[in-house]
Amino acid sequence: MLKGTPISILDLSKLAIIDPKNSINLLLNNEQTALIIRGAFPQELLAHACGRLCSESMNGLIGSPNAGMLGGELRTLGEAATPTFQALNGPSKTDYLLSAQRAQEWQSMMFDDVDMIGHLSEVLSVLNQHKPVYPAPLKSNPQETWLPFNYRILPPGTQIYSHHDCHYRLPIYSELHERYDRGTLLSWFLTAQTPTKGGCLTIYGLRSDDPNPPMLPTRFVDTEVLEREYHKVELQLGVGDLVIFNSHQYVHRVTPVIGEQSRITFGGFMTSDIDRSHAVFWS
Ligand SMILES: O=C(O)CCC(=O)C(=O)O
Ligand SMILES: [Fe+2]
Repeated sequence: MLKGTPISILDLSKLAIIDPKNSINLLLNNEQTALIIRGAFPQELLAHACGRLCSESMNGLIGSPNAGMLGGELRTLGEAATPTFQALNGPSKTDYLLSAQRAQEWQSMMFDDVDMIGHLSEVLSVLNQHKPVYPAPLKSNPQETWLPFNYRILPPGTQIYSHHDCHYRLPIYSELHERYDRGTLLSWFLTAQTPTKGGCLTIYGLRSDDPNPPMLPTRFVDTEVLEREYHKVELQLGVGDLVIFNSHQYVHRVTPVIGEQSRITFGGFMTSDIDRSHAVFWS
Protein backbone atom coordinates (compact mmCIF):
# COMPACT_ATOMS: atom_id res chain seq x y z
CA MET A 1 0.00 0.00 0.00
CA LEU A 2 1.43 3.35 -1.01
CA LYS A 3 1.32 6.19 1.49
CA GLY A 4 -0.15 9.65 1.07
CA THR A 5 -2.76 10.95 -1.33
CA PRO A 6 -3.09 9.62 -4.90
CA ILE A 7 -2.04 12.18 -7.51
CA SER A 8 -4.26 13.07 -10.45
CA ILE A 9 -2.97 14.79 -13.53
CA LEU A 10 -5.15 16.29 -16.24
CA ASP A 11 -3.11 16.17 -19.45
CA LEU A 12 -4.54 18.39 -22.19
CA SER A 13 -3.69 19.54 -25.66
CA LYS A 14 -3.96 23.24 -26.40
CA LEU A 15 -7.44 22.90 -27.90
CA ALA A 16 -8.95 21.12 -24.92
CA ILE A 17 -8.40 24.12 -22.66
CA ILE A 18 -11.35 25.78 -24.37
CA ASP A 19 -13.62 23.50 -22.34
CA PRO A 20 -14.36 25.56 -19.19
CA LYS A 21 -14.48 22.45 -17.03
CA ASN A 22 -10.72 22.04 -17.58
CA SER A 23 -9.89 24.93 -15.33
CA ILE A 24 -7.54 25.89 -12.54
CA ASN A 25 -10.62 25.60 -10.28
CA LEU A 26 -9.92 21.88 -10.29
CA LEU A 27 -6.57 22.65 -8.68
CA LEU A 28 -7.88 25.33 -6.32
CA ASN A 29 -10.65 22.95 -5.16
CA ASN A 30 -8.21 20.07 -4.77
CA GLU A 31 -9.96 17.92 -7.37
CA GLN A 32 -6.78 17.56 -9.45
CA THR A 33 -3.11 17.84 -8.53
CA ALA A 34 -1.75 19.15 -11.83
CA LEU A 35 -2.82 20.37 -15.26
CA ILE A 36 -0.57 20.08 -18.30
CA ILE A 37 -1.24 22.07 -21.45
CA ARG A 38 0.79 20.48 -24.22
CA GLY A 39 2.16 22.87 -26.81
CA ALA A 40 0.90 26.01 -25.05
CA PHE A 41 3.71 28.11 -26.61
CA PRO A 42 5.67 27.72 -29.86
CA GLN A 43 8.94 25.82 -29.58
CA GLU A 44 10.80 28.27 -31.87
CA LEU A 45 9.92 31.20 -29.63
CA LEU A 46 11.23 29.37 -26.56
CA ALA A 47 14.39 28.17 -28.30
CA HIS A 48 15.10 31.76 -29.32
CA ALA A 49 14.57 32.94 -25.72
CA CYS A 50 16.91 30.23 -24.38
CA GLY A 51 19.58 31.31 -26.87
CA ARG A 52 19.36 34.85 -25.54
CA LEU A 53 19.25 33.77 -21.90
CA CYS A 54 22.40 31.67 -22.30
CA SER A 55 24.33 34.25 -24.31
CA GLU A 56 27.46 35.74 -22.78
CA SER A 57 25.93 39.19 -22.50
CA MET A 58 23.50 37.83 -19.87
CA ASN A 59 26.19 36.47 -17.57
CA GLY A 60 26.26 39.48 -15.29
CA LEU A 61 22.49 39.46 -14.81
CA ILE A 62 22.00 35.83 -13.88
CA GLY A 63 22.08 35.04 -10.18
CA SER A 64 22.84 31.96 -8.13
CA PRO A 65 20.32 32.16 -5.28
CA ASN A 66 21.27 28.74 -3.87
CA ALA A 67 25.04 29.19 -4.13
CA GLY A 68 26.67 26.98 -1.51
CA MET A 69 23.87 24.40 -1.51
CA LEU A 70 25.52 21.30 -2.92
CA GLY A 71 23.64 20.11 -6.03
CA GLY A 72 20.94 22.75 -5.64
CA GLU A 73 22.72 25.62 -7.39
CA LEU A 74 20.12 26.66 -9.93
CA ARG A 75 20.70 29.89 -11.83
CA THR A 76 17.97 32.49 -12.22
CA LEU A 77 17.20 35.74 -13.93
CA GLY A 78 14.81 37.63 -11.67
CA GLU A 79 14.02 37.27 -7.98
CA ALA A 80 11.57 34.69 -6.62
CA ALA A 81 9.43 35.19 -3.53
CA THR A 82 10.76 32.01 -1.90
CA PRO A 83 13.43 31.18 0.65
CA THR A 84 16.81 30.50 -0.96
CA PHE A 85 20.11 29.24 0.41
CA GLN A 86 21.45 32.80 0.20
CA ALA A 87 18.33 34.43 1.72
CA LEU A 88 16.45 32.07 4.02
CA ASN A 89 13.80 34.70 4.60
CA GLY A 90 13.33 35.38 0.89
CA PRO A 91 14.46 38.45 -1.07
CA SER A 92 14.53 41.92 0.47
CA LYS A 93 11.81 44.24 -0.72
CA THR A 94 14.40 46.50 -2.36
CA ASP A 95 15.95 43.66 -4.36
CA TYR A 96 12.56 42.24 -5.31
CA LEU A 97 11.14 45.55 -6.51
CA LEU A 98 14.27 46.30 -8.55
CA SER A 99 13.82 42.95 -10.22
CA ALA A 100 10.09 43.56 -10.82
CA GLN A 101 10.89 46.87 -12.52
CA ARG A 102 13.02 45.05 -15.09
CA ALA A 103 10.31 42.62 -16.23
CA GLN A 104 9.60 44.41 -19.53
CA GLU A 105 13.27 44.97 -20.31
CA TRP A 106 14.03 41.26 -19.78
CA GLN A 107 10.98 40.28 -21.81
CA SER A 108 12.29 42.33 -24.76
CA MET A 109 15.76 40.80 -24.37
CA MET A 110 14.34 37.25 -24.55
CA PHE A 111 11.30 37.61 -26.79
CA ASP A 112 11.91 40.76 -28.88
CA ASP A 113 8.45 42.21 -29.65
CA VAL A 114 6.42 39.27 -28.33
CA ASP A 115 4.32 40.26 -25.32
CA MET A 116 5.00 37.09 -23.36
CA ILE A 117 3.50 38.46 -20.14
CA GLY A 118 0.30 39.33 -22.04
CA HIS A 119 0.13 35.93 -23.76
CA LEU A 120 0.67 34.11 -20.47
CA SER A 121 -2.11 36.17 -18.90
CA GLU A 122 -4.41 35.14 -21.77
CA VAL A 123 -3.62 31.44 -21.55
CA LEU A 124 -4.04 31.44 -17.77
CA SER A 125 -7.29 33.37 -18.14
CA VAL A 126 -8.71 30.77 -20.56
CA LEU A 127 -7.84 28.22 -17.88
CA ASN A 128 -9.62 30.39 -15.31
CA GLN A 129 -12.99 30.16 -17.08
CA HIS A 130 -12.15 33.40 -18.89
CA LYS A 131 -11.96 35.35 -15.67
CA PRO A 132 -9.01 37.76 -15.73
CA VAL A 133 -5.53 36.63 -14.72
CA TYR A 134 -2.72 39.16 -14.55
CA PRO A 135 0.55 39.94 -12.74
CA ALA A 136 -0.14 40.64 -9.05
CA PRO A 137 -0.34 44.35 -8.25
CA LEU A 138 1.92 45.70 -5.50
CA LYS A 139 -0.11 46.48 -2.40
CA SER A 140 1.89 49.66 -1.71
CA ASN A 141 1.62 50.87 -5.31
CA PRO A 142 -1.11 49.13 -7.32
CA GLN A 143 0.03 50.80 -10.55
CA GLU A 144 3.10 48.56 -10.40
CA THR A 145 3.27 44.77 -10.33
CA TRP A 146 5.24 41.93 -8.84
CA LEU A 147 7.74 40.27 -11.19
CA PRO A 148 5.38 38.13 -13.35
CA PHE A 149 7.79 35.19 -13.68
CA ASN A 150 11.49 34.40 -13.54
CA TYR A 151 13.87 32.52 -15.83
CA ARG A 152 15.37 29.34 -14.32
CA ILE A 153 18.38 27.37 -15.47
CA LEU A 154 19.24 24.00 -13.93
CA PRO A 155 22.78 23.23 -15.16
CA PRO A 156 23.98 19.62 -15.49
CA GLY A 157 24.32 17.97 -12.08
CA THR A 158 21.82 20.26 -10.33
CA GLN A 159 18.34 19.54 -9.03
CA ILE A 160 15.55 21.13 -7.01
CA TYR A 161 15.23 19.23 -3.73
CA SER A 162 11.89 18.02 -2.35
CA HIS A 163 9.76 20.87 -1.00
CA HIS A 164 6.34 22.42 -1.08
CA ASP A 165 5.67 26.06 -1.88
CA CYS A 166 3.98 27.78 1.00
CA HIS A 167 5.78 31.08 1.27
CA TYR A 168 3.22 33.64 2.44
CA ARG A 169 5.04 34.02 5.77
CA LEU A 170 7.99 35.71 4.05
CA PRO A 171 8.24 39.51 4.58
CA ILE A 172 7.91 40.23 0.84
CA TYR A 173 4.27 39.03 0.97
CA SER A 174 3.30 42.23 2.79
CA GLU A 175 3.13 43.43 -0.86
CA LEU A 176 0.32 40.96 -1.67
CA HIS A 177 -3.14 42.38 -0.95
CA GLU A 178 -5.28 40.52 1.64
CA ARG A 179 -7.94 39.95 -1.01
CA TYR A 180 -5.74 37.17 -2.46
CA ASP A 181 -6.31 33.67 -1.15
CA ARG A 182 -3.39 32.53 1.01
CA GLY A 183 -5.08 29.22 1.74
CA THR A 184 -3.74 28.01 -1.57
CA LEU A 185 -0.90 28.57 -4.01
CA LEU A 186 -0.29 27.06 -7.42
CA SER A 187 3.04 26.80 -9.23
CA TRP A 188 3.19 27.07 -13.00
CA PHE A 189 6.03 26.90 -15.46
CA LEU A 190 6.75 26.66 -19.12
CA THR A 191 9.42 24.21 -20.28
CA ALA A 192 11.76 26.14 -22.57
CA GLN A 193 14.62 23.63 -22.89
CA THR A 194 14.66 19.99 -21.87
CA PRO A 195 17.84 18.39 -20.52
CA THR A 196 19.40 15.40 -22.24
CA LYS A 197 18.20 13.26 -19.34
CA GLY A 198 16.65 13.73 -15.88
CA GLY A 199 15.30 17.09 -14.75
CA CYS A 200 11.80 15.65 -14.25
CA LEU A 201 9.20 17.36 -12.13
CA THR A 202 8.14 14.65 -9.68
CA ILE A 203 5.06 15.12 -7.50
CA TYR A 204 4.57 12.97 -4.40
CA GLY A 205 1.45 12.02 -2.47
CA LEU A 206 2.93 13.58 0.68
CA ARG A 207 0.85 16.62 1.53
CA SER A 208 1.97 19.67 3.46
CA ASP A 209 -0.71 19.07 6.13
CA ASP A 210 0.57 15.53 6.84
CA PRO A 211 1.29 15.45 10.60
CA ASN A 212 4.08 12.91 10.23
CA PRO A 213 6.21 13.52 7.13
CA PRO A 214 9.46 11.52 6.68
CA MET A 215 12.21 14.00 7.59
CA LEU A 216 16.00 13.85 7.55
CA PRO A 217 17.95 15.18 10.56
CA THR A 218 18.84 18.15 8.30
CA ARG A 219 15.12 19.11 8.31
CA PHE A 220 14.85 18.31 4.61
CA VAL A 221 12.18 15.85 3.48
CA ASP A 222 13.58 12.33 3.12
CA THR A 223 13.26 11.83 -0.63
CA GLU A 224 14.38 8.19 -0.45
CA VAL A 225 11.36 7.40 1.72
CA LEU A 226 9.11 9.34 -0.66
CA GLU A 227 10.46 7.36 -3.60
CA ARG A 228 9.97 4.04 -1.81
CA GLU A 229 6.72 4.45 0.04
CA TYR A 230 4.53 7.22 -1.37
CA HIS A 231 2.32 7.82 -4.36
CA LYS A 232 4.28 9.65 -7.04
CA VAL A 233 4.01 10.91 -10.61
CA GLU A 234 7.01 11.86 -12.76
CA LEU A 235 5.89 14.35 -15.40
CA GLN A 236 7.35 14.10 -18.89
CA LEU A 237 7.31 17.68 -20.15
CA GLY A 238 8.43 18.85 -23.57
CA VAL A 239 9.39 22.27 -24.91
CA GLY A 240 6.28 24.44 -25.07
CA ASP A 241 4.33 22.52 -22.43
CA LEU A 242 2.82 24.51 -19.59
CA VAL A 243 2.25 22.84 -16.23
CA ILE A 244 0.21 24.23 -13.34
CA PHE A 245 0.06 22.31 -10.07
CA ASN A 246 -0.90 22.50 -6.45
CA SER A 247 2.58 23.08 -5.07
CA HIS A 248 1.22 24.38 -1.76
CA GLN A 249 -0.22 20.96 -0.87
CA TYR A 250 1.97 18.43 -2.66
CA VAL A 251 5.65 17.84 -2.01
CA HIS A 252 7.56 17.87 -5.28
CA ARG A 253 11.07 18.09 -6.67
CA VAL A 254 13.02 18.26 -9.93
CA THR A 255 15.33 15.25 -10.35
CA PRO A 256 19.04 15.86 -11.15
CA VAL A 257 19.81 17.09 -14.65
CA ILE A 258 22.03 14.54 -16.43
CA GLY A 259 24.06 15.13 -19.59
CA GLU A 260 25.34 18.21 -21.34
CA GLN A 261 22.23 20.31 -21.68
CA SER A 262 20.74 22.54 -18.97
CA ARG A 263 17.05 22.42 -18.17
CA ILE A 264 15.41 25.83 -18.66
CA THR A 265 11.97 26.87 -17.41
CA PHE A 266 10.12 30.17 -17.07
CA GLY A 267 7.63 30.26 -14.23
CA GLY A 268 6.10 31.54 -11.06
CA PHE A 269 3.18 31.15 -8.68
CA MET A 270 -0.47 31.96 -8.83
CA THR A 271 -3.50 32.34 -6.59
CA SER A 272 -7.08 33.55 -6.91
CA ASP A 273 -8.71 36.40 -5.09
CA ILE A 274 -10.94 35.23 -2.25
CA ASP A 275 -14.22 35.88 -4.11
CA ARG A 276 -12.86 34.06 -7.21
CA SER A 277 -13.38 37.06 -9.51
CA HIS A 278 -9.84 36.91 -10.92
CA ALA A 279 -6.40 35.42 -10.30
CA VAL A 280 -2.88 36.82 -10.13
CA PHE A 281 0.58 35.50 -10.78
CA TRP A 282 4.07 36.43 -9.66
CA SER A 283 7.58 35.05 -9.35
O1 LIG B 1 11.05 23.56 -12.52
C1 LIG B 1 10.76 24.66 -12.11
O2 LIG B 1 10.82 25.69 -12.79
C2 LIG B 1 10.32 24.81 -10.68
C3 LIG B 1 9.72 23.58 -10.08
C4 LIG B 1 9.03 23.90 -8.78
O3 LIG B 1 9.48 23.54 -7.73
C5 LIG B 1 7.81 24.70 -8.82
O4 LIG B 1 7.34 25.08 -9.92
O5 LIG B 1 7.23 24.95 -7.74
FE1 LIG C 1 8.22 24.20 -6.10
